[in-house]
Parts: sequence; C-alpha cells; structure tokens
Amino acid sequence: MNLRFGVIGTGAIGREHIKRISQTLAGAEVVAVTDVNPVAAQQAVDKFHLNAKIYADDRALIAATDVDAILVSSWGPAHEESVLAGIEAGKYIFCEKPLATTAEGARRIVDAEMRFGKRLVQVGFMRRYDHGYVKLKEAIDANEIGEPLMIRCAHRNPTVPETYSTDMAITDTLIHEIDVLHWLVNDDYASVQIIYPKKTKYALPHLRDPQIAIIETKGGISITAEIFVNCQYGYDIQCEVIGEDGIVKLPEFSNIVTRKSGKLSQDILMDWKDRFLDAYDVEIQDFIDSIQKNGAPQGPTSWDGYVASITAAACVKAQESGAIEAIELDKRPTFYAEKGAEKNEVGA
Ligand code: NAI
Ligand code: ISE
Repeated sequence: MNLRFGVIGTGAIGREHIKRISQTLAGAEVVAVTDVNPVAAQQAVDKFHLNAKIYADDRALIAATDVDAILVSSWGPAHEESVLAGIEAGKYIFCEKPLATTAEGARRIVDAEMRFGKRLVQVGFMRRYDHGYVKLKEAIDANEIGEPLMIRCAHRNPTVPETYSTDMAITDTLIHEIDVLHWLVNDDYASVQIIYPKKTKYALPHLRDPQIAIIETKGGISITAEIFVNCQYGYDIQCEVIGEDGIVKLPEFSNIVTRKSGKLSQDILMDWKDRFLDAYDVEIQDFIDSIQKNGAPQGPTSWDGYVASITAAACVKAQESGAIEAIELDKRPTFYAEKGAEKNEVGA
C-alpha cells in the first residue's frame, strides 16, 4: 500500500516535494494538503492534479485517519509545533530544515520522539544523499586521503530576497554545511568564529555578506566555510577535504562543455532547486522505503536536527560577539546511536 502523505506548507519546496511524490517517486501519494494561505494549497492541488483533501490547518491534517506521514514544508518557525503534534499522533514526519528555529525547540522534539519510543522523524538534510557528498564520504571512510586535516567550502547564492537577514546566513544557508560536514568526517564541532570580509555592494544595508565561518572540530579539523548569498554569478556549492595523504573535492555539477567562438565554457546553475534535484528524490524515496520495509525512517534524525540547531546558535552568537564561541552538545542518547558513530562522541 502507498504511504499516504499530508503536506503542511505548499510554498516553493512544498510544491517541489508534492511533484516528486506524485510524479517521480514510488510507493507514495499525496492525500492531504494545508497552507495558511488557502490559495497556495488550492493551486498545488490543481497544478499537480492531486486527489487530495485541503485542510484548514496542520492539526486537522495530522488528525486525518488516511494520513500516514506528514511532510512539513512550512516556514521554519512553524515546524516545531507541527512536528510535536505529528509525534503525538504517531505519524511519520519528514520535516524540512530547520527542525526547529531554537535549540530548545529541537530538544523538545528529541524528547517527545524518545517518549514516543520509536523513530518517526527525518530531517530534510538532503546533502547526505547527494552523489558527490556520498563519494567524498566513501573516500574519507576508506582512508583514501588519510586523516582529514582541513575542509574548505563555499555556499553561494546569486541573490537573496529583502527579507533575508544576517543570521539567516547561518540558520537558513550554512545549516546545510553544519549538518553535512561533521557527518562527512565523523567528528563533532568544538568551536566557531565568524569573520566578515569586505561587504559586497550587492547586499542590502541590513545584511552582512559575505561571511566566513571558521569551525574547529573536537578532533582538530579546521573548517573554513564561506557564505556568499549575493554572488550574482550562480548557485555554487564547493567542498574540498584536505587530508594527510591527499585531497578530495566535490565534482562540478555536471553540465555539457561548449566549445564556441574561441571559448571553452560550461553553464553554472542559478537555482538551488536544480543543484540537489537528485538528492531530494533519493532522500524522500529513502524515507518512503525505510518506513515501508522497517516501519521507521533511517535518514537524518531529530538528533541531527538538534545538533544543527545547537551549532547554528553558537554560530549566531559568534556573529554577534566576533569571538570564538564554544559549541557544546549534550550527550547523544542511545536512542539515536548510529553505526559508525562519531569518533569524539561525548558519550552514550
Ligand atoms: P515558502 O515561503 O516558499 O513556502 C512556505 C509555505 O508555508 C508558504 O506557502 C506559507 O504560506 C506556508 N506556511 C507558513 N506557515 C504555515 C503553517 N503554520 N501552516 C501551514 N502552512 C504554512 O518557503 P520555502 O522556500 O518553500 O521553504 C519552506 C521550508 O523549507 C523552510 O523551512 C526552508 O528553510 C526549507 N527549505 C529547504 C530547502 C532544502 O534545500 N532542503 C530549500 C528551500 C527551503
Ligand atoms: C535555502 O533555504 C536552502 O535550503 C537551499 O538549499 C540553500 O542553498 C539556500 O541557500 C537556502 O536559502
């Protein structure tokens, strides 16, 4: 039987996920939608010819007996309430990042899930499913470059809307690096400092752009992560891990190479939606398949969402203080123990 999804939030990524569930992926369908903007909900139903009921709010959708799983793609500040209500109702939950906008909120979700006694939640950290990052991790885990010493990465968007603020460079953008990098090198974060290079003329007065996060792991790896959200030229994700015996680097996003008029050129993507298209498909297919096969999701957990929130909070503090700020994690509960657990785990 298909896994029956109820989608909460039919904005940009909500619609992308509705499309992939109803047109691309196997074993699932969208039977319910809701949005605080009812016009958006209706448009999604019409656009994708869904046989889905529109609910007045998330509570009504979560209570529907034909909804097996909820997909939370509303605005970040609304995630916590929907996820907590979903756990209480015993529904499977795929929650877009952030799991919650505060570390306390993410911890409340972790505690509720543990009280429920079974994994229900997967967080939308799709980079762990991206072919390039998976290859980097395989190489690192196989010791192909020896011990990782440094990571250099960049997260660049061509432009951002006026509503984008300086802290969103962390909570909305760097959050993807925060999740994927410690997973990549099997380590935990210890501290962070944020520095602000010369500001681009393309950033609005209220926004510091670009920014550089300098993060140290407990194992001593030094990470330099550039966030540059008005770079103009494209959506560009770079990551290079420098080890004792060699270097591995994310491949360029594959695109044809053109030889024309004395130039050798290759297009650069402009939109985040295109860069991780395959990873979004694989992460949600994995959510569907692991629930169908094992009765629980196996992707990024509430604990991963919590670790990201704690780290993001330290980064925002570092933005404000200019100092090196400690990143202090609680002990990982055995409930969230995983194969190949972090080397520098605080304990279990
Ligand atoms: P958006 O603004 O395009 O859409 C959000 C939708 O949620 C809007 O239609 C809004 O009316 C609705 N909404 C807000 N509060 C609601 C509530 N309480 N109940 C029901 N509907 C509600 O935003 P976008 O870009 O789709 O982002 C949504 C979430 O997905 C954000 O948390 C964002 O960080 C995350 N996201 C993740 C990406 C990824 O790469 N994994 C990429 C883009 C967004
Ligand atoms: C957006 O919210 C995302 O999550 C994208 O993956 C990210 O690259 C972009 O910078 C964010 O604004």
